[in-house]
Amino acid sequence: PRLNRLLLTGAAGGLGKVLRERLRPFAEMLRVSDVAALAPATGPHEEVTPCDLADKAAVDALVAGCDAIVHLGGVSVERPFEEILEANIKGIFHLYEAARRHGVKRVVFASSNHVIGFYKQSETIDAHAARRPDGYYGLSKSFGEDVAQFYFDRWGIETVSIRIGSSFPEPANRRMMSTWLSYRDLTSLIEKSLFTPEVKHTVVYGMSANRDVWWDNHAAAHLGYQPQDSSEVFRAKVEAQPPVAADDPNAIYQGGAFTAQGPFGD
Ligand code: NAI
Ligand code: 15L
Repeated sequence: PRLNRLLLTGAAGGLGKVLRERLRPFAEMLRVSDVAALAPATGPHEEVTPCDLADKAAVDALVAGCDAIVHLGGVSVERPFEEILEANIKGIFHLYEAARRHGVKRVVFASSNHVIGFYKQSETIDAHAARRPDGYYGLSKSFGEDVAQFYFDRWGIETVSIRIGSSFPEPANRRMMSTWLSYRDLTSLIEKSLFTPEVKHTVVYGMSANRDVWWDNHAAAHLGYQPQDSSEVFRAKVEAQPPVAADDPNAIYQGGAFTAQGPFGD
């Protein structure tokens, strides 16, 4: 292991459960955290530390003693602003404040394609394209990327913000043929993000080697990320689904249906 203690937030979630296993070789001790119930420690290499990211003092204690953080915790779908504010916006501020106070030097932030969700699927963009968040959730990830840049410029804390496309066992629909990120490729990208010697604040699109992609990762070439998987193996299965109407947001925007959510009753 190359780290002493690695903190994984969001460890009870879909990706967190997978990464709890797969990040094990990277650190002597994996500290797993979530506000939701966590499975007990699987051995002496794990610490299970429940924490609400909205609680500043609790986050400070959570981060103490860690040398790097993989930050997956937060609301992962479009929700009313007040929920996003607590978990994602206050949460990432608390995390970086704690990182500063405790001398953590590297963060891997689970950002999202929803920071650029209003680009059309006909466009190709790189990490320098102006952000076009597609909802409160996308706004919170956009804020998170700004926090990461600020804490690098001001305090030298390095971050890789991974704009994850769609990381699930398989692509669930036609849009995800472009956005899909396998768990194996996600793990590899996190490994590169943790151990590349100098990353400053790097933004990288989290996608596998899919046939038709909308994102250009040349600005993150220094990570040396080389995806091994492709959504192509699922094409026949996905294309057996009924066609998507041409005016469906899932067929127009990179962010798909997220561009058409809300308002939430107000
Ligand atoms: P998930 O919703 O399954 O997991 C998120 C976890 O964060 C949950 O276990 C939840 O309990 C926890 N959480 C929520 N509020 C919290 C709080 N206040 N304090 C502490 N923990 C809190 O989502 P998933 O799919 O595992 O995604 C993980 C991360 O990756 C999220 O940040 C998500 O936004 C991001 N992401 C995931 C994508 C995907 O395709 N799976 C795509 C783009 C981004
Ligand atoms: C996300 O940011 C979500 O967390 C995930 O649940 C998927 O919806 C993904 O984006 C996507 O765009 O497919």
